[in-house]
Amino acid sequence: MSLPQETIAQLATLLHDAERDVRDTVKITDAHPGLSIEDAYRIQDALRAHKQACGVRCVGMKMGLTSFAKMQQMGVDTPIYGFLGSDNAVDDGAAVEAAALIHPKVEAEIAFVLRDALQGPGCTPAQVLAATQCLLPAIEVIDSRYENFRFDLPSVIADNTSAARYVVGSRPTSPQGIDLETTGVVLEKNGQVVEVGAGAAVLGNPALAVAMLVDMLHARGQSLLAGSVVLSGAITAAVAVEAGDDVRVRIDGLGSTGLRFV
Ligand code: OOG
Ligand code: MG
Repeated sequence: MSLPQETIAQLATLLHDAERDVRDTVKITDAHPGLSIEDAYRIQDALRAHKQACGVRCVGMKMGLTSFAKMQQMGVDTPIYGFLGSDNAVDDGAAVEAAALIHPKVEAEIAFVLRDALQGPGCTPAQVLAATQCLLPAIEVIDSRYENFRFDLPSVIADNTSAARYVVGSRPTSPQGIDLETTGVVLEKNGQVVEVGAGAAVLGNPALAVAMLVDMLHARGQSLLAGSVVLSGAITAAVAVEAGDDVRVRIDGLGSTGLRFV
């Protein structure tokens, strides 16, 4: 059962306002228990259109729940995608205002910057790497708009997969020289290592997560634009942060990136 466009727009406004006003809300499936995955993506599309009307540019896309660590942590079993707005981007090493977020968590990720556009169906990791201009170490700050970070799959898709902020490193690396499966990843908080992982934690290879994203977009008549930044999904579990925390991600062969919460 598909929701009327009016309801889709209302739910997108609810999530938009929750983010703007920094207050959590009950998950939308409480009021709409039969919400389908397709309708959840329609709400996400409406949220994106709403933000674009407010002057936000879509600078890329993100995959989510691509690792077993995250799927387990969140109690779900299918990858999902969301969009990255220009208002989500943070400069390498910059400060993030914690008071503008509800209950932020950080994740270590690998970012792909695309030279060429990618379109499904049947996108392969080899095609992804051929279209990639560079790889960058990344930190995603997620901030579910739902109470206690508790949600189900349709609710988190509608909420743009908890996207809030992201930072990428300033030194680009060509995808040629790097083995994305075995590369080691360390997430540090206040100088202490809090999570470790390897690229293969993301669906066996982060390039596969990007290929899967291309096919998921294709199924909805969309594609990845040239110049997009793509976050391929958390390699480790997400770690809660607060004002005063300093976070850094170090990735073998890709260098590091960081941000501070103030
Ligand atoms: C959903 C977003 C997950 C990732 O990298 O797995 C995500 C959430 O856990 O709130 O961004
Ligand atoms: Mg993420």
